[in-house]
Amino acid sequence: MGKTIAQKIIAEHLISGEMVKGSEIGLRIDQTLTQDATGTMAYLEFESMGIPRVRTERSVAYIDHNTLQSGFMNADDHKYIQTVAAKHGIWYSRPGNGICHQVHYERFGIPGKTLIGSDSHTPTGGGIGMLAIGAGGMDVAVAMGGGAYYIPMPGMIKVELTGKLQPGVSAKDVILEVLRQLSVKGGVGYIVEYAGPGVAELSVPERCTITNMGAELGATTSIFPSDERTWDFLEAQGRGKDWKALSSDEDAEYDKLISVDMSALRPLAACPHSPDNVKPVSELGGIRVDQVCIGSCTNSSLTDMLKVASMLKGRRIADNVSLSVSPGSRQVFSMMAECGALTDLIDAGARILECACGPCIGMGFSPGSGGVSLRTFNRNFLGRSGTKDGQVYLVSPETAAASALTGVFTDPSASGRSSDLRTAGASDRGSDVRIPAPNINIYDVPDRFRINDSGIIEPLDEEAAEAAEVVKGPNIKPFPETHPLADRIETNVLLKVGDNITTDHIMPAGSRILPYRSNIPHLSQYCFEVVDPGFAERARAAGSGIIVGGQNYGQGSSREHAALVPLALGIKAVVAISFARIHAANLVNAGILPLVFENAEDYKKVRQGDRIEISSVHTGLKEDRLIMKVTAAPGDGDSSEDAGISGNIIEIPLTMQLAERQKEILLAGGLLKHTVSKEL
Ligand code: MIC
Ligand code: SF4
Repeated sequence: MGKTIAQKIIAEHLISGEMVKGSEIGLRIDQTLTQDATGTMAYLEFESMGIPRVRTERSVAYIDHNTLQSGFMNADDHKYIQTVAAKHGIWYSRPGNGICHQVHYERFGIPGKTLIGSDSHTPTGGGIGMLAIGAGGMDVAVAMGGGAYYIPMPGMIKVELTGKLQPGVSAKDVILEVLRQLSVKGGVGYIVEYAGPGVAELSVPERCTITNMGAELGATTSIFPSDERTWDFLEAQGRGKDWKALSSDEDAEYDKLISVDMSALRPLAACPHSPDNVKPVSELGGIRVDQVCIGSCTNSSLTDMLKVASMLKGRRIADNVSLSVSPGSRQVFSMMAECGALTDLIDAGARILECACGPCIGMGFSPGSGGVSLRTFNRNFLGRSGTKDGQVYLVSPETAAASALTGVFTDPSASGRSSDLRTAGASDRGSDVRIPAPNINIYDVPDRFRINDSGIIEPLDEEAAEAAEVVKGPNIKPFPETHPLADRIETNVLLKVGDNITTDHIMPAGSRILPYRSNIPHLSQYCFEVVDPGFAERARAAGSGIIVGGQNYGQGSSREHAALVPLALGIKAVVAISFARIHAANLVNAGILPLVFENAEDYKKVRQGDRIEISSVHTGLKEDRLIMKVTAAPGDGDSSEDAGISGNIIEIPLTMQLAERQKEILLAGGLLKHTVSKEL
């Protein structure tokens, strides 16, 4: 039987297991990346393994999330990451050099290689033909030490692309359409592979927009073939030698097939508060816009920036709009400056931000109360912008630019462009200007990208590294204590939540909180803040507990803090209808049991405050089945769907979807304890 592209790369990197859907496979990892918000933990974990030098072909530490440096904390973290990288053979990308995923595919990504990164948007690298997967920091630490990375063998979804994008419609609309079709759960357990005649119509940066937001499908990763367009891109980056052709076999088999006719596509937007709440922009016309943010690892390539600049050139943004632009990398930024696009953006009234994640992770630029914010980003989870009642829509750069000009939601495609700026209330007061089509050809851009790696620092050679000192500031606190798995768990349901809970709900980010990513004790006070502000205090007072979740618990970010903080708060298990892949792995790595309701309806039978007991945990682990005895807490007397009656004991069967290796990790008390006792 023929193979898909992903299956070919997996076969070449397979260390253990069989390529049978759902069973655990171990992969050799060629490259790793970290960013600062997850990197400090990952490097503390790597250091604890006592390995002098990384054993990967390339490991890169990026600083891009937390670049505000308000207070000493960020700067100390950066210093730690810089010094630990220099000592252990890791390349270091300075703050301001760009967003990890953008810089990685520009300067380091290689078709056919495996990459894991401590950031859920690592699959961006699939746009260049890498098998690029988001992981928790501990898994990245182990891979840096030469250990395998384990995942359940994914199934395969094929997205057949046909046709050609029309002016004003872009790669962002392709992935929004895929999200519309598949939903935020639709990719769980799958790799999404793009194929068909439409592939050749897309450049590498456009493909990377699509693979980037494959993370929002819950997919393990997404991948494109490596073809002439890939060669063009690598050659223009001065890296033609890194190219190799990659395509699927004619008779490759896929589990699911969907198709997108790019010619028929119209501009789309993901409405609050989920990336799969997708509607045509034409249906949203007229909604007044307060803020527009252009950038993030989804849409910050040179092409994206030039499209926006060409639309804004010679015009002025609407009075009611605040517009931010953050280029994805120093390369993009300098080329925008060179060709004049930067001036056009500045003249139109844009606020130019640093090449970093910025507003995407709530580092400033929160919308005002109830404010409508159009963002070219990938996530619009409740509260992520920093404003709980902010209304965040995810859109293409073209829709963002058109709407910034008009001040209302505006369709930038040919059909939408007929509206005139004056009627929409823009600042081109009185003139009869129509919404312009994007046209990047107005800028004179060289064929080759501008290569200047001044933002990247090479690691020290082995001799110098031996003597080098690693500097740790006072905000860097040790890893929370993990415990070998108890045979009996008797505690309370501290929190019950619904479906699609994200790691942003569990462990929020933003400018107030992010500086403490190396300080778990401090972070713990914010756990579940947007859902239940009293949670952390209740957990501390109780000393232990479990969390009950619905479907797709832990979707979104790869932050292992969403497991480490609950660990520090005494959480022993999370019982859910289903889990998102990275978060489930992070729970295991932290020594917390991820348990699944055998019957999804039993979810309704458990209430917050109920007393639970799970005995014979070790035997249950072997048999993949546990019984949770639930003693209902005194009810509030309403006829809620919850079936518990005060004092009654019910038994709920639970299963687990764990590999044998993960069971050993749990018994040992987490991945670090487990790894210390094993040869990598
Ligand atoms: C995100 O987009 O949510 C982040 C911030 O990049 C995270 C990583 C983190 O929380 O540090 C991610 O996507 O993994
Ligand atoms: Fe940064 Fe946002 Fe991309 Fe996460 S999604 S890596 S915060 S730009």
